Amino acid sequence: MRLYDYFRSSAAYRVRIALNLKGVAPDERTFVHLRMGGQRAQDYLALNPQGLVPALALDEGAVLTQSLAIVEYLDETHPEPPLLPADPIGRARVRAIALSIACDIHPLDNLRVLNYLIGTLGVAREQKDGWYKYWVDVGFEALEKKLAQERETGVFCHGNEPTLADVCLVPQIANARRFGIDLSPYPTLTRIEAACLALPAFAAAAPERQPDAE
Ligand SMILES: N[C@@H](CCC(=O)N[C@@H](CS)C(=O)NCC(=O)O)C(=O)O
Repeated sequence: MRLYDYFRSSAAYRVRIALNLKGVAPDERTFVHLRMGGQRAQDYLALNPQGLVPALALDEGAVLTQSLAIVEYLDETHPEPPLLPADPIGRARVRAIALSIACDIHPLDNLRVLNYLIGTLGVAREQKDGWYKYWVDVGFEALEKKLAQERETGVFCHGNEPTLADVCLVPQIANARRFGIDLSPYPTLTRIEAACLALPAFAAAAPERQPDAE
């Protein structure tokens, strides 16, 4: 399999964590330089018309896109260790946490959205940074409350083993750190982040550990 990746992509970071947790190494990695517009190159658009990273090209010829779909594919094809709980309520909780990050925070602060604010709408850089911070805080405040008050929260977002929820949380926090967001109001999120980063699978997936890191 070939992973289309970019060190700073938090969606690709999710897939890197999942691959590491499953002990699966892609045969090849292609780095798509997002700042230089590699995602809009014709050869990449032929693979993923959305022009977004990551994508996972399988030996069978299929090209998988959307990080959560890729992570669930890996979970189904490599069941150990499971990234979703065995019980339906637990699975719904883990997916809800993952989706609150992947659908409700991440897309609002994606590169193309920030570029549109600046380039097309002419928003000032400080306003763009304010936009970023606002949507991270809206998402993190609710997630902090949920994780702090629910008894299903353990060492990780759900119990004492990492799940799809942690796979989404850690990259989003890394992104927030890069943008200088104050994380002190989110002690539960940062506690879980620290527990995750103590695991080699998470640590090795970090942006600064990737071959294309700048
Ligand atoms: N929902 C998609 C999001 C993918 C995505 O937005 N990737 C970002 C990097 S984290 C990207 O490729 N951005 C390129 C751009 O904004 O032009 C997923 O989970 O895979």
